[in-house]
Amino acid sequence: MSEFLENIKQSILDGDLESCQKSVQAAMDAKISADDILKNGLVPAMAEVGRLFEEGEYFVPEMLVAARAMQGGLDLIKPLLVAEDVKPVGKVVIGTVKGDLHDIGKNLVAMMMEGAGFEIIDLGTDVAPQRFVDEAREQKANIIAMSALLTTTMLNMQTVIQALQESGIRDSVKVMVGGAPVTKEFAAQIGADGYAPDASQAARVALSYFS
Ligand code: B1M
Repeated sequence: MSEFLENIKQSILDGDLESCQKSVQAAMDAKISADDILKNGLVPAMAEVGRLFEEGEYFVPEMLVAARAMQGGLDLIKPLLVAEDVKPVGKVVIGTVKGDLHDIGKNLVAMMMEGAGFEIIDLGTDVAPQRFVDEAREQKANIIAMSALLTTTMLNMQTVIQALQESGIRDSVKVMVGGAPVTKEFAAQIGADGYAPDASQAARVALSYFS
């Protein structure tokens, strides 16, 4: 791994926002692509944070500062991931499901979908099922995109689908799900239309509904 990417990774492990932004900027100045910074710097760093948490070396405060540093790095590469002046292909209501506060993956998916030309309505984290339904109806959204990082909260994705059925708008919107514990099989089991393992594939799946 290049020294630039190594510095980015270390700054996230240290939870050092300023150092992360400096390291990302240095990598950008050295013409390392945003994709490379994301896939080989920022994302593996968070995987390592998760591993250290599992091993009892890191606790919630360390995860929090690491997440803040990563978000700071993401903010810098966002303009490169999101092309400007793209005509909206469709409207996406996105959020992390009820009970879940993880938002980095969801933010990445939102960024990649925006880059693919979608208009994004981001409901944030801990989103109640009825809120997904109400926003999708009011905004006339084409897609509801849900993220979950906990094995406990991923079950709330099914609650949203049930709420869509009860409100009579299930057939007018595509439902996409994703997040670390979510699988293709789980998506099929709960009746979602689409699943993607990462943000760029999520954008591709979303685009496939319009081709
Ligand atoms: Co938490 N956390 N966390 N955490 N956290 C995990 C998820 C965990 C796996 C850590 C571990 O034990 N190894 C574990 C979950 C275990 C489980 O359920 N199986 C865990 C736990 C236990 C917890 C708490 C319960 C800890 C506690 O309080 N004791 C607590 C829960 C709080 C809550 O949500 N109610 C908690 C809290 C937190 C923080 C708040 C401190 C912080 C989040 C800050 C934030 O997001 N702003 C945090 C963090 C940072 C993590 C880890 C370390 C990193 C998550 C992350 O940002 N990854 C995580 C460990 C890990 O994932 N290895 C962990 C980077 C991100 C780019 O990846 O989000 O997976 P990810 O997104 C990917 C794909 O999944 C996909 O695209 C992205 C990549 O391109 N994707 C989609 C995501 N959404 C998609 C939607 C799609 C398609 C693809 O379509 C719509």
